[in-house]
Amino acid sequence: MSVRHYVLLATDGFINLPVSKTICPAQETKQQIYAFGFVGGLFKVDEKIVNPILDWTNRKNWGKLLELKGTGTIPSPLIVGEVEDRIYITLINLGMKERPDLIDDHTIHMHGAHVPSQLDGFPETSFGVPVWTDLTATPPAMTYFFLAENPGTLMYHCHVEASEHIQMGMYGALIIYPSKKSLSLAGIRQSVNKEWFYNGKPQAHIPKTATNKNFAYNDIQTYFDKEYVMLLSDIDSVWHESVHKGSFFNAANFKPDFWLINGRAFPDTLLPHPLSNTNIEFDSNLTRINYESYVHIKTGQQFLLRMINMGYQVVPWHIHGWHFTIIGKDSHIDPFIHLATLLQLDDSSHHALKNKGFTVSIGSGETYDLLLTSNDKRIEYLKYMILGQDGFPSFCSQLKKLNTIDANSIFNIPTEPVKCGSPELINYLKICQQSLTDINDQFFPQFFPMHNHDDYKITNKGIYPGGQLTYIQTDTPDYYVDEKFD
Ligand SMILES: [Cu+2]
Repeated sequence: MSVRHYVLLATDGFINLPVSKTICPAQETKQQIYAFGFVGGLFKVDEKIVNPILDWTNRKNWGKLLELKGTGTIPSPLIVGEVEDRIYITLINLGMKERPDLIDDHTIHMHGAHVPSQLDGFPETSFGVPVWTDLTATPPAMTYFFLAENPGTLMYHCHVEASEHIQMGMYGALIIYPSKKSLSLAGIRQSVNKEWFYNGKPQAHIPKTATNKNFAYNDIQTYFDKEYVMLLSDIDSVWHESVHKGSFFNAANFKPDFWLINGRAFPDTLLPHPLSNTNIEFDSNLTRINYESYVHIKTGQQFLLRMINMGYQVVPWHIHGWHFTIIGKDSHIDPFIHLATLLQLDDSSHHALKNKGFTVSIGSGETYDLLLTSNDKRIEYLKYMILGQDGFPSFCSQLKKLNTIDANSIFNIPTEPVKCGSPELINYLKICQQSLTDINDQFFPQFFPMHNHDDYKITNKGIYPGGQLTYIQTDTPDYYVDEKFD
């Protein structure tokens, strides 16, 4: 159990959204969108100070805190904890740099947290935090508290004039992990030499390096190797412009023209996230989770997608490559997953009991935890790809032929991490020719898209491709399949 103290400061700022399909476009070709957001982040874990600047009670920090005015972005900082943690969020209202006349209060609503109404952040039934105007005095600050009862994927947002403040970007992800203790109560334990056991049985697929933060819920089936937050939202640039200018906008005329994943639209969703590596690496108590949206895994790995919809439209989220299992919704484990665990079903009888799919409709305010195993496709497909079968020439020889007719028809794909300036590009022709001695190398990496299946929402101001689209890069696994085919 830890006491985790976050300090968030409400202010405004700008985000830059792509309007061309070029990866890494010049900044001036982007559209600047006026936004609101929370800045700051983790201040303290127990007695250990993570970011001393966030001590708002120390007059010496006030200058630094005021410098944060106008630096708001989308999304707001990640808030993370584990079961039984006591999480405190102190809110300070810096006011708006672009609109100093806007003196709205702000709040923190921990969406999905079981808090008493006083701490719920709905201003009409509690309170709002006013702007810090007297700069000679300690800023007005209120501290929200919640006890992390259940693991899961939640969110937080401002609830003052929610129609506008949410649209303007005042939201972030809130993630609760199981604790070692809560896992142990579910029969999941790590031995002194770091091996994992479930009800006394060794779990060879879970590496020694795994921690309680490699489980989504208190259930052995919710183990994952990697995890990603996919915080979905939508932007009506006309509304944002109205707020910037101070003119009236009728919320009923909402008509988005940008659709975002973690505050960015494709192709920016493939780039390293600007919010990564801030306040994250200081302390082993902190999680590795971040807002990266280019999923990068090895074949065979299990990965978790924490889907959060903060937008105003339903998102039919579709994943190419494999079918996902819904292991949780709104911070509760999927009952089928848990039932199969309780019944100790084997894999084959268990399959029919899994809540699986390839598209899930995520309404506003909903979260889904999707678990995927990047199953190896070589057993069924490697022979056709490299050698050909059933009288058909191999995929690679067909592609080679296509290249002689129209080389531009073979797409160059940026590999992760994408370095702007010198992105490494690969295409399937190159992959086919990677190594003539080992056919396994002629199959990987693979790239699977995942996207909003309202496909007009994978555009930026009408330009395709854009919007809520990103990739999954899947690398060669650590093992090889037998190259000998009959
Ligand atoms: Cu607000």
